Amino acid sequence: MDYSCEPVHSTLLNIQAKEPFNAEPTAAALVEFPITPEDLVYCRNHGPVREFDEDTCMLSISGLVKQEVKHSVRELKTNFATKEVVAALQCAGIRRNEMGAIKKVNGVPWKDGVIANCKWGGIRLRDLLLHCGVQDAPENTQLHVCFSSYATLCEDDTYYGASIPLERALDEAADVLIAFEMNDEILSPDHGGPLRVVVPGYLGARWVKWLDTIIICAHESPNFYQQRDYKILPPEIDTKDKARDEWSKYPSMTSLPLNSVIASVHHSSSPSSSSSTLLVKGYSTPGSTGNVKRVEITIDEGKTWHPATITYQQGKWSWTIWEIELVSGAASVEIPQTGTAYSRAIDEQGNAQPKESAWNVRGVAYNAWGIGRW
Ligand SMILES: Nc1nc2c(c(=O)[nH]1)N[C@H]1C(S)=C(S)[C@@H](COP(=O)(O)O)O[C@H]1N2
Ligand SMILES: [Mo]
Repeated sequence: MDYSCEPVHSTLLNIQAKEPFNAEPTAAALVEFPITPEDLVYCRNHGPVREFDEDTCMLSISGLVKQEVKHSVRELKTNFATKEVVAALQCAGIRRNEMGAIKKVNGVPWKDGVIANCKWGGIRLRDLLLHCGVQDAPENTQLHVCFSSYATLCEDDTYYGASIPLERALDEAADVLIAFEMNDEILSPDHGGPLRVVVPGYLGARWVKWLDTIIICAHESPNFYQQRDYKILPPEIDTKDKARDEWSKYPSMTSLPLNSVIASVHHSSSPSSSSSTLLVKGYSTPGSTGNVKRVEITIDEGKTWHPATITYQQGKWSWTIWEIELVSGAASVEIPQTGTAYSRAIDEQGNAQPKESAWNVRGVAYNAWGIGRW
């Protein structure tokens, strides 16, 4: 594959691989900003990053539509109403290094930095589909919106593809966008410009970058990344070889689970008094059952939970930033010189993030209690 045309990438990211370019910031840097600045937005690629001229890029819509259409980016911008949504983009492999510590997993050993809470601007996919008209589905058939980028090459297939159920695409409340802006700027090549899909609440793999083709189908995208990756296989399938004939038996992932991560822990004790303080900061993301309602911290292995203060949350699709300051002596907290803090998130329906997360060979959807040491 040709990596000679890569744009200049952010220098604030820790590089996991140069070709394809895969890099993430630290969680400690991320939680300092409610809206993630572009320089801190992780990059996840399955092939070369390419820069495209907006004036020559086209988006085609075909398949089970009443009218096949092809639009230039400019036409999309002028013919449809624009919409903005704040939503967290997150890779399914977030915290894979922690799952890999349980037992070997396949994939980029991402830490907890593959998340970006950005303001996305574009047009609603719903408007585009209503404009083309979607054909009636054959009885008992669920239709899917398949997204492809033929414009770039990738490692495991001849194009990058993903799909979402048509129902999700047409749901006005789901805010699915064809985006051309990120944080009020033109979407950069690194993040899929000129056009990328934004599916709030779904894993990043479905947010197809450099989007050029939409096909309405009676089946999911046949692409490798929809069919043979981004699935939670049961733990007994523990090698690539064993997985080979199993993929089709398991559903493609849609949302990611309720999660929280400890991004930083600062312990300070003053020599003059016996008191010490612990400042813990982190972020949290919802699962599919409502946004994060509470985040709690324990420094005694789960015997006592202390409520953290939520300092940022915006709408249905954002991440949550939280912090807590524990002071020894107050509220009978004892803070040892060294220790371990854990975080857990609780959502609007009262579901709590689990203490442990089940292992799977691709190391996706890890959501055990967040952990931080001092
Ligand atoms: N065309 C294309 N789209 C893609 C990918 C890719 O490799 N190629 N990677 C996907 C994955 S797995 C993730 S997590 C997000 C990452 O988006 P980002 O690089 O803007 O952070 O893009 C998704 N869209
Ligand atoms: Mo991803």
